[in-house]
Amino acid sequence: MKIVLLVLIISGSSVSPVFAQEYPDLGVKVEVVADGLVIPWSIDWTPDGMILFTERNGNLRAVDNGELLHEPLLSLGVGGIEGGMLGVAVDPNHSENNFVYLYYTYNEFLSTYNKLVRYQLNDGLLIEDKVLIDGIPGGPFHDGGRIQFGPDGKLYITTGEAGNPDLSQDLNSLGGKILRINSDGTIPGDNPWNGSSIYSIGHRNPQGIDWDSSGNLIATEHGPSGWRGVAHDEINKIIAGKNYGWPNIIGDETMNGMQNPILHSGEDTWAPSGAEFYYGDKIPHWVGKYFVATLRGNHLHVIDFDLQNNSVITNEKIFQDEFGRLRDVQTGPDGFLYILTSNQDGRGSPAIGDDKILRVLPLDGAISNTYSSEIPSSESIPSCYDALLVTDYALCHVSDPPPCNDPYFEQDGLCIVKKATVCEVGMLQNNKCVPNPGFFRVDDPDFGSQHLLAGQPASGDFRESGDGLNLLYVFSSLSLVGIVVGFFVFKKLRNKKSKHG
Ligand SMILES: [Ca+2]
Repeated sequence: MKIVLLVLIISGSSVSPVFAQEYPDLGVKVEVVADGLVIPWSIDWTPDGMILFTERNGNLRAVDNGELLHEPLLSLGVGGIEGGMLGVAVDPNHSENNFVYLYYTYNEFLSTYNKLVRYQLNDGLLIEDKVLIDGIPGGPFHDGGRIQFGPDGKLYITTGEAGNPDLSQDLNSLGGKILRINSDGTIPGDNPWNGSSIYSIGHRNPQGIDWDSSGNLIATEHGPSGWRGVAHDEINKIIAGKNYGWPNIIGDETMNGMQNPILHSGEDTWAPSGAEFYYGDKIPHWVGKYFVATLRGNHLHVIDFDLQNNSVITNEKIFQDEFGRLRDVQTGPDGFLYILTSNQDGRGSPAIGDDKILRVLPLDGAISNTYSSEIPSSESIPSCYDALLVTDYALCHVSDPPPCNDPYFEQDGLCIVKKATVCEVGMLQNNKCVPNPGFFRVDDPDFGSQHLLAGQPASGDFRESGDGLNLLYVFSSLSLVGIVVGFFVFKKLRNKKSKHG
């Protein structure tokens, strides 16, 4: 799938343009809700639409009315390396009780554990109300951490084996399990093991859970990476009281009394984390599909199940390498799909603005405007510089390309616009226009249009716009050297493209 860098198009003057990356193949576009975050891990919403999300380094933060609040609602010293501030869940009856649940890693003397704590959100502050579970085995890795209310109103918790595989099969340990409790921390009477919060066992490091409309619970789980083999990341249909095999079986291996995954990645590594059955009202062609945020896989995995027959109809990767490592995916109360990136976690390659909360919208739907990127005049954001703009009309799917005459320079079928201007663009933050380091504008007066690019254009850049013109750009400074270098880089890229095309 091609990267399509969209954006638009200032016609007239008073319209505030918004931008998104478009994915015509998928029928969706993606816009940024918040950026500059540090390893966001989990996301949920209060009934009035405020976004709550954790940052693994110990924060609970919020996006309220489209604005990222600068101050965290809660900041804790947390433990673990890949542990930390992990899951967040808003109580289904939050309007009445203001409860918010957090799962985080903590150090105690020389040991590391995880705990589940209930808080009350009052006037923008999070006050600890009750520790529901503590002493969950923890470590630098495999801390589990996803928490979510099920359709039965119970709170489900995924825990990792903390690097000690034996815990997964040990009914006396809360490590390597999926747990189920009442929202006050008590044990539901119908849990499979009497008096225990344990719901299923034999897990290695599950980090995603969700239910389909029939109540089937599907969980994701990181597969092994050592003595027991590699990859074999799992998608499991969770049934109360069942044993999911770790460390005794992986992949298609079988053992009496142990469940096989409904889907596993084989030799491929997805590193699956948060997951979501999409039932929003905004993207009809995605309804009922299961979305998995993958870390190492750098994609969103989309699975269409036939759970009546315990089978997978289709599974595919989307957004491959578009946003890097993905940690969580959830449907917002607005019906759009939200994705958290995880490129600041030391295993990724952070792009400008990482980490981010992204929002997926239908291509034809109205773009929501909470992160509307007003493009200010170059006067208000003065950081502009001259650049070269090269367009290849041979690749333009327009019947009547503009003629290549002054101020263009024609050579070898290429039209080189002698002068364009690249400017920083702004975004609205707290109702003020501030520079948005992730995006730049190219003023192209001869086309009477402006184009937004994600990321700062550099000399030799090869870009394709998403405005239907398939313009190709090469940028450089206006120095002679820049022109020559830019031109030859462009030709090289063009030749490369046609060879591979
Ligand atoms: Ca398993």
